[in-house]
Amino acid sequence: MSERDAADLLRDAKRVAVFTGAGMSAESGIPTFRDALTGLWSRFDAKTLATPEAFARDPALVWGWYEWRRAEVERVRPNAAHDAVAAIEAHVPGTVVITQNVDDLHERAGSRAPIHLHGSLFAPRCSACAQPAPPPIGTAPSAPGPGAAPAPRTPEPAPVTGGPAALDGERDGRRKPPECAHCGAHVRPGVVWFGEELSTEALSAATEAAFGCDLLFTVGTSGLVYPAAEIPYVAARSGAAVVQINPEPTALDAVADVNLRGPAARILPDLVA
Ligand code: BV8
Ligand code: ZN
Repeated sequence: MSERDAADLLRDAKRVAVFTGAGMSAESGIPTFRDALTGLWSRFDAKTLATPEAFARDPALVWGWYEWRRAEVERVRPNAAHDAVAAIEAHVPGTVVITQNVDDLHERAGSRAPIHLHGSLFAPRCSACAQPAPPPIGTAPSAPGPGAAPAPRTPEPAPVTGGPAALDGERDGRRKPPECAHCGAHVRPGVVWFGEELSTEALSAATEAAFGCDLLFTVGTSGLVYPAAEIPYVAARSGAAVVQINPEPTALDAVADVNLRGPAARILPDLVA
């Protein structure tokens, strides 16, 4: 099936779900996770940065890394794929956007209430009492340097050194997390780390949307991280058509009725034109 078939499915759909991953924001300039050359996990070690154990071991390293990523997101804009998703929402009432992304690019493109399965870079909270904390103001640190234990198989990225982090005496992208105004414990990034449970509310809403849709787009995700990767299967099992948009083959190829190989910012706008 072709792009034309996908456009026909969209035209006839009454309830649409759009499931997105890092590839959705790639053309805005945000790196994916697992792409071999440019993915974050080719440059940084997930276990050193994206687990509760990592934060307990070195809160300044982990907080600094997420602050750097937050600043990177603030520097970029939604791309044509985010705009196209917002256009689908505008044309098909009841469309639900389900994202694994921790950026805010869907919101900035006009999507009303995307479900953030893996949390958000913009919702820090206390690591002890879970009270929301205000997002930090001010300059972000540079990318973590050698202390971040880069993934072994690739060269070190070129971190900006001597930036604001160096000015306040913190090196290698480290940044001491703020303290909770209620209990004094460290504030942590509001994302879901490996080994942590997803918000029950978010996962239920996503599952319900997948179960109730007649068309699901899966866009820019490798489909490797669970339980999020169940979402396209839920839709397929309930009888929905699944359309995948990705330049590369993925673990979700088998569940997709239509595989459109190409970048999201080229293919999605064509579907809504
Ligand atoms: C949990 C957030 C239980 C923070 C992230 C079943 C089997 C095996 C393992 C497990 C399993 N169930 C659970 C697990 C364990 C684990 C897991 O899935 N491991 C895998 C990796 C083996 N899951 C968990 O730990 C989850 N928690 O299960 O809890 C529990 C129960 C009770 C009590 C306690 C616990 C939590 C997972 C959350 C992980 N959080 N990060 C942060 O961002 O730092 S993971 C990270 O992966 C991001 O969130 C990301 O969104 C997510 C998915 O990645 P993708 O978005 O797909 O990105 P990726 O780079 O992989 O792919 C990009 C794609 O884009 C590529 O296909 C590429 O071709 C494409 N692309 C590139 N350019 C473009 C493009 N596409 C379109 N256009 C382009 N231009
Ligand atoms: Zn607290």
